[in-house]
Order: sequence, then structure tokens, then C-alpha cells
Amino acid sequence: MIDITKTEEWARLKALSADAPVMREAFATDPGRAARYAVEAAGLFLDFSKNRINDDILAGLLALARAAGLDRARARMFAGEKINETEGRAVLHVALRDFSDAPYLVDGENVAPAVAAERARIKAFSEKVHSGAWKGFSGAPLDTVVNIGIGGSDLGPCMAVDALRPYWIDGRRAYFVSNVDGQHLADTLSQIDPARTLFVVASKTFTTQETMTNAATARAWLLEKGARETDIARHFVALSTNRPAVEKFGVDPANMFVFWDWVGGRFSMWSAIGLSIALQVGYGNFEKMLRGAHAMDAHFRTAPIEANMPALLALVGVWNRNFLDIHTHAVLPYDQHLHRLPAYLQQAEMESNGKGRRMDGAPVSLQTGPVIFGEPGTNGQHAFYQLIHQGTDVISSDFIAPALSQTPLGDHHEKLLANFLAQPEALMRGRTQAEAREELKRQGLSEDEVERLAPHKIFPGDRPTNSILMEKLTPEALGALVALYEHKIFCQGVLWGINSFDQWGVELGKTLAAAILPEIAARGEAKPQARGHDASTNALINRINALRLAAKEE
Ligand code: G6Q
Repeated sequence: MIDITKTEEWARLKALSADAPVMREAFATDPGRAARYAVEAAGLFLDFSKNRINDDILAGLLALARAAGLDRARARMFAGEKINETEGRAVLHVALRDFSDAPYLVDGENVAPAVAAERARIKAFSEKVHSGAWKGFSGAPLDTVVNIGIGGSDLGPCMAVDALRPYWIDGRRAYFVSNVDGQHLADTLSQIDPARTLFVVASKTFTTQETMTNAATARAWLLEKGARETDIARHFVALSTNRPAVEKFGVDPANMFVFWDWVGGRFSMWSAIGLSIALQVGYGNFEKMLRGAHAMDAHFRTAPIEANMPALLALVGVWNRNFLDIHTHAVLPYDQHLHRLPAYLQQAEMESNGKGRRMDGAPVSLQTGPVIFGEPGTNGQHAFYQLIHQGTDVISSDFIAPALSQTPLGDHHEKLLANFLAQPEALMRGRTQAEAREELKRQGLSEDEVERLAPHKIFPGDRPTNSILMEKLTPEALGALVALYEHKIFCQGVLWGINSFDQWGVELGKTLAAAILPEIAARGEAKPQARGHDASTNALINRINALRLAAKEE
């Protein structure tokens, strides 16, 4: 495979980066820039003009995409080729949200009919729960869902359920338990009525320690609360690819919803993993979310790279990361219902592109995925934006907002939007020393005070942002937004020459935790001294065990 950093295209961009435009000047001299550096697709509008780019740089980035074979890679993904080479898997989450008759081939077999059949099962099951035909052990209908899953089997549905709050079915509640910290499950169980609760055990592998532990405890709790063994089938469903493990756990296979190995965990909320979404907002709205994602897929698949929203978002990200050396990227949704989107994208981006090896196993010779973090605006403004505006590290940001609120309340939304617009403007413009002085003078400060305070009031500006605007946060818009990021992540992985679809980096800690588990003293039992780890880990284990034993003696 080619080393992209050795190409002429890379060298050209390197040369251009030495003279990257200053945005304030670029906007002053080029009024057409906002219109040129914007794209619309699937109900979303992306303005990427507040980046340190110009026509030459954009042309250079498009040439880089060609050199990296982005067109071809995109076609290979949609064709079901095994582009997740280290796991030998196709990557076809796009098939989950296609309602046409288009075939999606995996190993020569069209998987579309199986996808449609599983969606029909999800629809039928959600409707049975909603109508009250599906009853719990006391004969009462189930109005509460507890989704037990972690990582890709938690973050997507949890984020989407919050995002679609205005679409919640009256009287229904969905909880999400992920952490193996028993407090998470205990806190949830303390709020719910066992007779009215459906546990949705979401695990692709059905072997994940956290999920299996939580599911077993929830099962025992239900039995303790009056259910019999024979009632478990009415209160537990499983979302998984591992039928034998589901059966072994005791879930009736009739209550298992399946997906496939070509659906990566962090790309799985469109599959059976989305059952909790359908249960909370209705299958119709779940389907609308899928259709919104498909609209973005159709755009991504067919639009030329120079007019392709995910590809352009990816390319400006590459520019910022590799040529302007920006290592942190903030996701800032100006919509309270998107408060879990930054957490969702932390996983989507960092687990996908936090890699140091190329697809062929060689070390990369460039910087890959940036650190992703974020909070909803305006909250973040009163917290960490200080560093984004005036810190010594330059951070790029995505600002996301709906033009219309789902729940208009006085002038709240106008105020929210004013902030959504003001922050990127401020980050782009900054404030010069002369402007800082002017402002202080206007406030009537003495010359001395003006001189003393002016340096603190300078904003360097020139800090890159993207603005993503939608009409309203509908299920369709949410689907399109998430698909936009999925494809952006894919494009960046192609440019960086890495496999965005594996996650070997999560393995080592799991292995070590399994080794340590038997060394943690069960409450009240003396344990031998921990050995065989580094001195720090040994000492921490011994200290924990001492604290646990002392607590028993009290
Ligand atoms: C996602 C990751 C990871 C995974 C969890 C849960 O891409 O693979 O976050 O989703 O580890 O795995 P299970 O669904 O198998 O329990």
C-alpha cells in the first residue's frame, strides 16, 4: 500500500500549510468564500468556510483523496468487500438502513432480505409491547425498558433515545445500564417496577463481562421480586449475534433479535441494537431515523468527492490534523437533546481512528485520530471554551444546531442560536490588541488600566470550526447526522491508511483485568499478597485488599 506522506500531493499540501490563510483576512477579501465552502445533503447544511483553507488547499486535499483511492475504497465498502481486513469482515451498516430492493452482498449472498426480516420482527415486537399485548409476570403491560449493554451496544441507543425525546411515547421510560460498577444497575433497579420492566440485553458477542454481570444480576433481582423462572422469557430479550450464548443465558431464542458480524459494535444502533430506540419512540420513528441515515448514505455513495459532505468534513479534518497539527477536536451540539452526542462520537471517532498501524501492519508515518471531546452549548461556553479561545493549543470544533426548536419556550431558542453563531465567529475573528484597547477605552477605563488589561483581552482567532445546521432535530435529521460522522470517520481512515473498523486496543486491559480479578479479596477473606505485576499495581492491589478486609472487621 502507498505511504500517503511520500506522495507529491502530500508534499504540496505541506508546502501550502506554511502559508495557510488567516481566516479574518480571507473573509475580508473573498466574500464568496462562505458560499463556496458549504454543502447541503440529506437535510443537513455544512459550512466549512471557517477553516484555514483556500481554493488551492481544497484542490490539494481533493488530490490527496484521489491519491489515497477514496473513490475506490467507498465503492469497496458498499460492495461488501472485507475492508475490515484484520477481522476479515465486511462493513455494511449501510445495508441496515436501505429500504429499497438493492442487494448487499457478503460472500456472494444478498443480506438485504435478512435485514428486512429482522426489521419486521423489531416492528412486530415493539408493537406488541406498545399495545400491551406483551405482558409481564403480574399480567401488567411493560412500560419500562432497561437496556443492558456497553460501548457500541449502549452509546448509540442511549444517545438516540435522548436525542429523540420529543418523540417518546407517553408513559414509557428507557434506562441504560452499562457500567459494571454495581451502583449503575442498583440505582436503576431502585427506580423501576419489576412487573412492568423489560430487560433488553444488548451484546454482539454475549460474552462481555460488564453486560453479562449486569444481566445476571438483573435476572436474579427479577426472581427475587416475585417472577418465576418461567417468567424470564417475558422480561428478557437479547440482541446479539451469538445464539448459543443467548440460549445458555436463558433467553428464549424466539425473543432474540439478531445482527451480523459485518455490523461493527459502534455502527450498530441501526440494527437490532436499536430495539430500545424503537421501544421508546415507536418503530415508525426508528425507521425514519434509518431512512435519514440512508439519505446520507445515498449522498455519500454517489456525490463526487468535491461535493460530498462526509468526504469534505473528513478532508478539512485531515488538513487540521496533519498539516496544521491540531490534535484535539470538540463536538459542540447546540441542542440539549444531543447531550450524549459527544460521548457517542468519542467512541465512534477514537475507537475507529485511534490507531498507530497501517492496514498492512507497518507503523503509520502521520498523525491519526484527534482527541474528541465535547458538551452541549451553551454549557461548554461557561466551562472549557476559555481554552478553545485563548489556550496555547489550537482546537478545532464542530458546532451543530437545529434552526427550529422542538419545544419552543419564549426566546430560549433565539438565544441558543445567537450563541451557536457567535462562538464560531469569535473563534474565527479573534480580537486584536487594538480592538481590545478600543473596547476597554469605551468602557471608560484609565490609560493605565487599558494597558494593563488589554493583553488579557486579546483573542488570537483563526481557530477552525465547522457549522452543521439542520431544520429540526427530527429522527431523519439525527440519522443523517450520525451517518455523516460515520462516513467522515471512514474517509479519514482511508486517507490515513488505517483500519477504522477493528479495535484491538481494548484487548490488553481486558486480559489484565481477568488476571487481577481473582486477586481482589472477596469481602472478608484474607488474600495472599499480590505478586507478578509491576510494583505499583502490586501495591495498589494490596492496599485495596487491606481496605476491604478492614471494612469487614469493623
Ligand atoms: C465497538 C466495540 C465495543 C463493543 C463493546 C460491547 O465497536 O467493539 O464498544 O460494542 O465492547 O460489545 P458486545 O456488544 O459484544 O457486548
